[in-house]
Amino acid sequence: MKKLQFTPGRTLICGILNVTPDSFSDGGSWPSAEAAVARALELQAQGADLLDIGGESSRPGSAPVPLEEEKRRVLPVLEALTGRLKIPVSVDTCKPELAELAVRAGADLVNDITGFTDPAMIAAAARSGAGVVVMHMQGEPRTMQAAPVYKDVVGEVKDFLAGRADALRAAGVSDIILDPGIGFGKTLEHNLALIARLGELRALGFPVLLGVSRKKFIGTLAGGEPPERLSGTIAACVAGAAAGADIIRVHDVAECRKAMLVADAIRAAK
Ligand code: HH2
Repeated sequence: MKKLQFTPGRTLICGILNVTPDSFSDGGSWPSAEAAVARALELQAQGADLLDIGGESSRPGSAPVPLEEEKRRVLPVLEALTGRLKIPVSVDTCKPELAELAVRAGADLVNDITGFTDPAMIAAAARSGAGVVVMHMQGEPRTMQAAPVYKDVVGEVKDFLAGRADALRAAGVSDIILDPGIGFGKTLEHNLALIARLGELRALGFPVLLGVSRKKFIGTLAGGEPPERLSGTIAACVAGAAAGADIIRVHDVAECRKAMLVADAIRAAK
């Protein structure tokens, strides 16, 4: 099983590979396993440190995908990638059956947008020996953007993530990455506070992953449909890394790798 290589001062890039027909910005882009494998190798060549493969869209309003369909989308891609990647791969799923099958097929981490709130997901991660990405979400994708409410968004997200990390550690999972879940049951103000104050989550002592790529809050601030949100994505990644993010999860790996080389070099010169 491959491990993520953290180097102080270097922001890692997680490349997004959605093998779905309906993801909010790249749905249907890689419709066959061969196309998805070619894209995975391209993202690695562009400088990704990690690949996140997902077979279920979690865009606001989306409904769950049946297990068999998610297996059909994800497993052939993982199997075809065996021996062809130098970097680790995470599987973006909240289904314990798929998480375990995906690790058996070659995934190194399990990325759960429901934050391992299902005890079966914790058990699956523990049994498989994979690392985990634990994300915060208020509600569920179908309804999460209807009316998100917090008294103290950063404090509540931090408490949630700390609790999940404790539960995962108690079950024997040791490689844990935390994620505030930008856009998952959050208003513009909630998203901005979480990015600006990411250091408070980092203080829990785990690496932090930030997923801002092409998301709606960027369109709200700067205009544009998802493919036109690259400059806003880079701005949010640079700000997030300065605030404490260790990993940024992005669609545009080549562009974000270049941006982070510059941003990381400037931070190192402090
Ligand atoms: N965002 C999305 C999906 N999975 N996982 C983590 N850990 N963090 C995130 O911010 C995150 C995530 C949504 O983005 P995308 O995969 O591009 O879209 P979709 O859910 O429509 O497939």
